[in-house]
Amino acid sequence: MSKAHFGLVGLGVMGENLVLNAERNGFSSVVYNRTYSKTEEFLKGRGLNKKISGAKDLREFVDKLERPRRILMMVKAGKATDAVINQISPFLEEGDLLIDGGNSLFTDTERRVAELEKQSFGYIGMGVSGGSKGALEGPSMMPGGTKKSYTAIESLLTKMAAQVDDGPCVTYIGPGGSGHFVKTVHNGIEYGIEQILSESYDLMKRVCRLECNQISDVFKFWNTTEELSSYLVEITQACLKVKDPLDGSALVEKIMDKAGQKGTGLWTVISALELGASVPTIYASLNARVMSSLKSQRQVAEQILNSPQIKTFDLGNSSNGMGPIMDSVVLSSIASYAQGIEIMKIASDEYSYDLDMTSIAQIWKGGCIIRSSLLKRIQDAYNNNPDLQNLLLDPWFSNQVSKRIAGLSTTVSCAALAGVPVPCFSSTLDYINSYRTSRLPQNLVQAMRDCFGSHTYERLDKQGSFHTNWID
Ligand code: NBP
Repeated sequence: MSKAHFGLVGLGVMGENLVLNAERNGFSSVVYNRTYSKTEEFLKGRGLNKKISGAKDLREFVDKLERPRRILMMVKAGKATDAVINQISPFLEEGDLLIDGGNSLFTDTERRVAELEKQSFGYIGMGVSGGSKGALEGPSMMPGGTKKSYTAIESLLTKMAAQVDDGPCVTYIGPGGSGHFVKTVHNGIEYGIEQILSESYDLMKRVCRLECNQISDVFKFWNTTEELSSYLVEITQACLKVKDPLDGSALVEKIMDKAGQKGTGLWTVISALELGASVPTIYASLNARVMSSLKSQRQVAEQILNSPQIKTFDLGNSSNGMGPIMDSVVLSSIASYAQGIEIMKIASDEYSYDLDMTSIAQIWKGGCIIRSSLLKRIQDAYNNNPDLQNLLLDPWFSNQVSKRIAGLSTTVSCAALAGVPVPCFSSTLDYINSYRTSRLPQNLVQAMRDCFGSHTYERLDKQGSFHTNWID
């Protein structure tokens, strides 16, 4: 019997769909799962009549694969990934390649690449985005590791990936854990945009008094514009229309308002803090999830802490796309991308990843959760100027800021007067206002620090380090 081209470990929703994707693209496959009954179920169900066979144990699994073996692991990040590596390593031979497609912490991937390459195996840490549908139809993939290992799976990945006008949504990201680092930042941007869209929904509902189906129509309109056309706007529009079969009312209104934040979003913010990258919009989205988890406290606080009386403000109307709210969504989405790029640029220097922003924007244009038409503009911006310091300085994006900053300011002011939290909108406004201010008040911070701690300060008009006795 001829050996299979490709092996998959872990038949969760992502693994199942990725192996069906590989098989559809001409790669015969063998699958292994810890619980064998799941493998049997898959082979009798979605895997039936396909060039996919199963293995009961890892010895049988590796024996069924052609050499050098190409094995994709789709298991939970952390201990499960280490467990699979430890269990399978004794059966691998020189040149075999393990690919971790889970959401691993990039520092874990750094360690695994070093350990596995030392044993003459290849190891790729690969971010995969697109959810279960993307995994089946074509995800965006962010592989990192040695160039040699990437070359060994390039033909497989380029066929499996989503395809856009200028090529497949996969590229060699860089060495070590760079693929998982970029996927982490992708998810941080995703956190930001999800919160931004949720803030716009909250304002339309509580300040503008629109019903879910009317808000859905606004999202539908936004999705026709160049600035907001995106997968997340498209699915938000659809979610807001779904009715609860129990009573025919909007289903989203029945969902508990709590969201988790333990994985990649948290890692993005930790990395940003460690690297000294300014990411207030992304951080605000993470903090919004933390606050959301305090449901019972919020219920008590609502009875104790007075809010301003909610009034109706002019935030546009549904026929003009809710002008100021749209301005806020556009600028906050741009800020999320700009801040994500900022983290990647600093990490690229700090960890010698040599990341290429143009290629990253290109592979995010299709398949992934944050795909949007803005990514074409981002790609153009870094094509035109690879040394661009901040996305906001590109002419197209700076023009967006000029056109929309008044709308964002109006939205944030109205939200404040109405007592409605808009953490991403307000953080974005402060981010842009800080970034465009050449003289910030940190001169006074420096004076205080020198006053109480003799930390010294620099002057604008003279070179050197100065200390003053501020208080006699
Ligand atoms: P799950 O994480 O839900 O399932 C993992 C599978 O791994 C199970 O079938 C499990 O087998 C198997 N497994 C094996 Br083999 N060895 C294991 C071990 N030692 N410990 C635990 N499980 C083991 O799958 P998923 O949702 O497809 O996610 C897979 C990875 O992809 C995760 O890292 C996830 O973060 C990432 N990811 C998910 C998405 C998404 O949209 N869901 C998107 C992008 C990336 P069992 O049957 O015995 O439990």
